[in-house]
Amino acid sequence: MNLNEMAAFYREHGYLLAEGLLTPAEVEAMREEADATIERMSRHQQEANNLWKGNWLKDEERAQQRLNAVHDMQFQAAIFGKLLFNDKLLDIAEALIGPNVQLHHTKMLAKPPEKGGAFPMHQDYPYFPHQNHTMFAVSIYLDDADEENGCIRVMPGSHKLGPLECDPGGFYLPPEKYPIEEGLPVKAKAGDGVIFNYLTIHGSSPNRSGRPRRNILIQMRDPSDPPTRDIHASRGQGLMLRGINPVPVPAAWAAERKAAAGVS
Ligand SMILES: O=C(O)CCC(=O)C(=O)O
Repeated sequence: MNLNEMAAFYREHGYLLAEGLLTPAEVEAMREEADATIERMSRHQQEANNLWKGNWLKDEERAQQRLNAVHDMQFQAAIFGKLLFNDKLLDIAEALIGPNVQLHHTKMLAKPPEKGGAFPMHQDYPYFPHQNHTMFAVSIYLDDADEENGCIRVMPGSHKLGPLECDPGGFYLPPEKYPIEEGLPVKAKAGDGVIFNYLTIHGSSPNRSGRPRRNILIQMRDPSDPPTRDIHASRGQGLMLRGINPVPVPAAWAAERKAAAGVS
């Protein structure tokens, strides 16, 4: 698919498989840094186990699952900062949302073999609602991902439903109405990215295989698309990845800088 075809597919289906964003050497280097990050977190007693809260999972299942989730990966290792400026990815981002592409946040999700945690079906929208719905995620796989190790599942076209009512405690959709198994598994190779709009219903099954499933997820938006509720702050948010920021950077930032430097 060329970039125009990719954009047309994304507009129609709300998701897109972007193949070959990373070279095998980049994948290998990122695997090492991903594992080293988890190891550092545990050495410093920072809990990385972050299964989705709520009643969608029975207590006994919850006790058997584990999900290593670490936010703001560009602050963990330079290789993840460099990833934000991957040209193949940004060419696609530009085709999807226009010439200006801004970072919202990043995270790593690592499902360990045999017990890697599931994600209930949900939209990302309630976590960071925006006016024009330009927000999308790219989940870049560091391992081949399939049904057995819990690849992402999407409901194609569901972005057209708009924001849906969800559980106020956990922001997930009712599991009886939206079972994880009914999502379309988007199989991908290590180094591929699965792109999906923040309105697209998605989730994933547990990793029951003997292989890990690690990915780096980046959320991006058009900087002209304002949040309707300011409820998701993260480090590095607002960094321009491509193009320009047509929205004035808050004057308060300059005041903060001056105050920190002790000048007026
Ligand atoms: O990577 C996955 O399996 C799901 C991630 C996800 O749904 C999310 O971060 O919102």
